[in-house]
Amino acid sequence: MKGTTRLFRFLALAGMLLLVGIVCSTPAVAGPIELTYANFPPAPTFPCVQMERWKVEVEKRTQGKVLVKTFPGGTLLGDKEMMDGVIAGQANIGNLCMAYQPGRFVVTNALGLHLGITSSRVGSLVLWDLYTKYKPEEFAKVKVLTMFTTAPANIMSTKPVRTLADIQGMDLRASGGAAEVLKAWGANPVGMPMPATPEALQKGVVKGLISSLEVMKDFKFAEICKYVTMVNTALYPFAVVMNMDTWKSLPPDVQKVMDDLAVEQARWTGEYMDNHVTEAMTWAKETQKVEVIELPAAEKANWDKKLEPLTEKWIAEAKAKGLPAEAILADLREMIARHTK
Ligand code: DTR
Repeated sequence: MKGTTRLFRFLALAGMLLLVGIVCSTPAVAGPIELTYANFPPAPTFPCVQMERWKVEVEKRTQGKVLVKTFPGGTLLGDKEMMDGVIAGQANIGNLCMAYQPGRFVVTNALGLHLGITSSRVGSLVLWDLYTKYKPEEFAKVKVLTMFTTAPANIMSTKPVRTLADIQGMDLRASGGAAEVLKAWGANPVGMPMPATPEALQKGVVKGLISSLEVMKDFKFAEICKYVTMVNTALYPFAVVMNMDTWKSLPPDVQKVMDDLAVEQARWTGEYMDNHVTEAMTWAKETQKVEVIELPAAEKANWDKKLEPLTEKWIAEAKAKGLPAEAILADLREMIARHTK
């Protein structure tokens, strides 16, 4: 009897060991790599539209090896905490607007100067070239996945702005380079990120804003701002950044998919933005009776003249940070000419 029990125990133990052996030697069935992607404005706006496009492309091109979980509307990280949140690993990926931290992104915020860039497509390709040429120190702690800009900024207001006199002391919402532009024209720029603007307009805290014009439709600003003055000035540069440890943990084939997508995504976003501005303004004029004001050439020359000191100011700021300011500007002008062709 004792012998039978011992034999039984021995067999049971051997069976268990065999089972453990089988389980351990079977390669683990690897699930997809899941990445979180944080964004600050509401889902229908262009930064989030480009995010969804990037997600679809990455998932398709990695054949499902990577799964991107998107968080629009500041649900994971807000507008001003994006860069530090990604560095700290609160999100794997984040999309940031550099104008919201002007002193931090001096090189790339040069796109906020009055440089004569006429589209988001050109702005985005120029920004990507600028980044890859100068690799600014402020991006050293992250992997930059792509960059893009808005279309040029224009004035949206509740009262018509036809001359420089009309804009004196006017409270207009702005951020970054465009805020400097407004100040130079004599307006009173009120700084705040885009998601805070609808409430400020509704409450009458501001009488309008300066930004790319797709927001007339995406944020329904055309319902309040019945005038648009075409000044075609500063662009807002954006970056999509990944936590460096996340980047290093990715297999080389996945990294290649993302690297190959970088400039393509910049171009795609630029073209999407340009088309969307046209569509938004058609909607604003036709359904919201928005008046578009074109400044006569002589008036426009006055406006442009007031912006000349801004470039000088940027040069001084860049030099103070030890940056080759004049070389950057010369490169920018060459890049603009090349991509505008
Ligand atoms: N113009 C910048 C950036 C910007 C333009 N369109 C959108 C839409 C959603 C968020 C930001 C932006 C700004 O004024 O904040």
